[in-house]
Amino acid sequence: MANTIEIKVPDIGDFDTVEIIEVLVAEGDTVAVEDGLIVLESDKATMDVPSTHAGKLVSLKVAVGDKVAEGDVVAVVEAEADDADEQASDEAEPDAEADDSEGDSEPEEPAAADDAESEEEPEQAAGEATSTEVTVPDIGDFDAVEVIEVLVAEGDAVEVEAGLIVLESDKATMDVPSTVAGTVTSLKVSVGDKVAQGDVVAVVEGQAAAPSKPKQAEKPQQDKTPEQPKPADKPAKSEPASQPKKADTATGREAPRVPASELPHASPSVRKFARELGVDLRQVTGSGPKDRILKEDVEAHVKQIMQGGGSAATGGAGLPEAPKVDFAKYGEIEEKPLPRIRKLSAKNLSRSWLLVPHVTQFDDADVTELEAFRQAEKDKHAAKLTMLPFIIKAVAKAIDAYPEFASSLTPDGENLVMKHYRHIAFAADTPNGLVVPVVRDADQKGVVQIAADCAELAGKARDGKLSPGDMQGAVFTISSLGGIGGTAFTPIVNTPEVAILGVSRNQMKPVWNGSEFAPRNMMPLSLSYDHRVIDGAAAARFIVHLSGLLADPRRMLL
Ligand code: CAO
Repeated sequence: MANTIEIKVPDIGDFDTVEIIEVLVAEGDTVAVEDGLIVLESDKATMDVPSTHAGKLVSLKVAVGDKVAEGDVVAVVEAEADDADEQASDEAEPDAEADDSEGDSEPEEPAAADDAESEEEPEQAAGEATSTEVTVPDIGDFDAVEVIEVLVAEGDAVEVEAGLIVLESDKATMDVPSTVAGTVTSLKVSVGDKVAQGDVVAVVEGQAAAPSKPKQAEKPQQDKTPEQPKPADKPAKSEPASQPKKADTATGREAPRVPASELPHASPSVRKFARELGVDLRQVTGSGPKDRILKEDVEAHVKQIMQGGGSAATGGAGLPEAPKVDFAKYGEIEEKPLPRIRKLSAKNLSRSWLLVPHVTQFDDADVTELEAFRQAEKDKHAAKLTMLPFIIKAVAKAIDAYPEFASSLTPDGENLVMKHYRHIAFAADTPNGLVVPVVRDADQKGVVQIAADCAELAGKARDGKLSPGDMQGAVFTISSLGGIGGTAFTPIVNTPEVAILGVSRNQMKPVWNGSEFAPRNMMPLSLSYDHRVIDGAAAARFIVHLSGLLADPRRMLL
């Protein structure tokens, strides 16, 4: 029989409250035992609170940003009958939940180290220089865990509680903080090392510190009062160390643990740093082991945003990156590096797609006469006379009539730069990706010359020999897929240009001529434009004018 069960925050060590940084479920979700419900973060560790029972989550009692303490209700689960039965016994053993706190305990360990030190040097006067070995604290049931980040270097000055290294188990990420303030004189571990409780992490030379263990606080006289204005504070911070002891009695249901799939990997100190800067870690690409996000990655991310950049995937628009999918789960895969050109165009296309309000205007140009003319002319010239040179010429002429199609917005959005030249780009498909060479001064050239230019540029594009100059300076771009097929498409404006013309494959269509349907050769045109600069009416006028030029090639000469 179904039974409702309250899932509570387990023992979180000596913290009064910790913050919820992520809620992993929603009301109505079905959860299994051990499924993470929320993620808590202290200044020492990130941990999730798993469901202790399987069933349907009927009520969620917390939200991101809430501070919770041990025993607070996180959610109510309508448990399955068997599970509900177990619940009673679970609740009868609160210690079992306390054990779960093993995740948090990791951080606490430092306290254990403190205790040891304070016991060894009870006579140490505060302020007296001393060398202290900072050791790995109690790490619960793990024999050894991996050092995934070293946060300090020899010679660095550290404060009490400053993270020295970051450890990672399969349950949690945790900083090992310094137990004393001073200078790191010797670093004993490096990234990749496996360390166990008691292993020396670093030697810190500094002032004798007041023991941070709460127990020490009971004999304050021993602690040099000047050093520790608020002895109770430190112990409070190091307390988490005490939880590990509970982990010793862990029942196998660890409460705090890191949700590997939902949260990006980052140490608590990096999470804190990101939070201070308002950075969503899900948007940061980690460069550390196992894609772990390092402090430098957060800094690089912020720098990129400040420079107006963004990843190719998001264009820097603050959008979350696409989740990483393990496609190998579904079948055989192969990963190939993207060619440089494709990576570049991906970035430019994403930026245009995100920043420019696009509208696409369609029309069919009647190119019956033009095609007849082209067929009659095409073998008379050295260069291949395809439709493209005619379209380039027609576009250059149409821009003369509608000069805003050769403009660019100034970056501050205040002015329009009107360009009095008519360099027209065309998209060319190459084995390495899309390139966009430019025919210069198309308005001043004949179609045959434009055809020769196109042939030369397309050849260079295929051979990867285009120079940067060959691809710069265009005022408008044409993307012709007519040689391939398709009826229409919506090209993306090649910013900072404000419009692009897509050309699809010509089709013979019945067109009403006033008295009958006549077969006409129709060329589908798709004009995408930046609606910040060009009005819909102007776009419609432009495309109608362009269609008129293509319908009557003689007009191109005028
Ligand atoms: N309708 C029907 N046939 C067309 C046509 C159209 N609209 N446009 C071209 N054709 C024909 C050509 O006339 C030629 O036929 P013939 O050999 O019988 O003369 C054939 O299609 C192939 O043309 P082409 O591709 O060799 O030459 P082109 O001048 O039309 O195009 C170029 C040159 C470089 C634009 C083209 O090769 C190309 O790369 N196109 C792809 C552009 C692209 O990828 N755009 C997408 C950008 S966004 O991802």
